[in-house]
Amino acid sequence: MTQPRNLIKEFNVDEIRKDFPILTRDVYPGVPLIYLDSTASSQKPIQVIETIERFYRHSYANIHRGIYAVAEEATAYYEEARKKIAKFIGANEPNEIIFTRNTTESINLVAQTWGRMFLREGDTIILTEMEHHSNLVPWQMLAAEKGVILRFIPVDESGFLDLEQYKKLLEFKPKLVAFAQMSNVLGTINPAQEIIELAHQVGAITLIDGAQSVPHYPVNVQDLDADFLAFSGHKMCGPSGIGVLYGKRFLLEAMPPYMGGGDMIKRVTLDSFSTNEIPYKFEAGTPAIAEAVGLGAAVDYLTNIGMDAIIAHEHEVGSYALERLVEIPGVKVYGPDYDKKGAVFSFTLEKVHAHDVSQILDHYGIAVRAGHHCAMPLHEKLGIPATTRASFYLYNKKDEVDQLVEGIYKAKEIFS
Ligand code: 7TS
Repeated sequence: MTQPRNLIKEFNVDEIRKDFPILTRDVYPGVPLIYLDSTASSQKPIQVIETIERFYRHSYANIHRGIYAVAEEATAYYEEARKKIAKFIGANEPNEIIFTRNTTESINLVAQTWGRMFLREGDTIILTEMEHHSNLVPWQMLAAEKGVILRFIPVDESGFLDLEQYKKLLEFKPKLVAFAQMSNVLGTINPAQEIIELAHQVGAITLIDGAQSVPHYPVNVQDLDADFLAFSGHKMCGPSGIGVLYGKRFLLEAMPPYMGGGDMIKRVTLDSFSTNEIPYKFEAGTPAIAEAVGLGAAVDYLTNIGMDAIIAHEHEVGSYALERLVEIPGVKVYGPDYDKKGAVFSFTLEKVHAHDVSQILDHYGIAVRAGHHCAMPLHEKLGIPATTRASFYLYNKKDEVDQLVEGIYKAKEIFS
């Protein structure tokens, strides 16, 4: 189904850009789009767009139900996507891949099934101060319902997790440690392996929020010994409306279903039901079929380019961006030095509100985000209400950094 991109021997950003039709458009007459908001959502290559179109034109039917040829074909494409994703993250088997709508739904699924079943009043969950609301609020909801206690690994001045404090928190014998592998504000890449190893030593289950890590660098759940991993298709060149929850088989089997309905059952009577095998137990109702197939195409796309090549390119553009940004008087960039983070740069500009900065940049076609980026507690900790955030992906170029810097100087000029 997926037309493999010609294997790229050398990473060539100009060639990559040709795959993304949106990058050729103007935002305003004569003002081309400079897309620096991939942390919120990535753009889509033609290989993904065409796969989805082809699927709808040629192979669409509901899955798992029909015994006719097209339904079987559609089911095969859907299940093929699951296999590709399992391989991409190093899962032991495709059945450990649950399709959800996004990272948020994946985390809520764990909170509402595993959390409700296995946590008791007084149990501890460890999170971090840098979490996106989607790895915070589901646990707050569970805490309110079950009397579970949330404790937080602090973020230090440089934007790193305080691992000494984490070790102290482990004395509470947490049942779960859930953390972002990469921060969507600071770009910090957290030491997932170490965090998981320490958690396992006290018998805790671990959940990685991989919304920002999986799209950008190789993540292997077996190397990490991760128990759960949540991520979103739309941030990794795939369509919106499709996400993934990876879970170890024994955990998924022990969990009750999330939603009830078609597909998740084996047998139903008027007053009872028995649940289907994993992964179907967690996929009630008609899923996002074409979106799953599209995510499979996105995984092919990223794999063909190579995650190592992608991270190397981002590193080159990202280190240049940081170098240029910190040179601007009045700009403060939050988070670690470049070698310890991904290509995400949240910054403030002295005397200018983050929203004003992004509005000025928009006049030059530069798409950046301003606000708290769904991490209000982290911004509170940093002592600022909002930042402007520029983020980079495989299709961004150094000259886009130059345009960003020029735009920030314009904003300074206008507001001074
Ligand atoms: N976790 C992290 C670390 C994220 O960055 C995001 C989305 C999510 C979870 C939630 O993902 P979703 O696909 O379920 O929405 N982050 C952002 C962002 O930084 N700006 O817009 C969305």
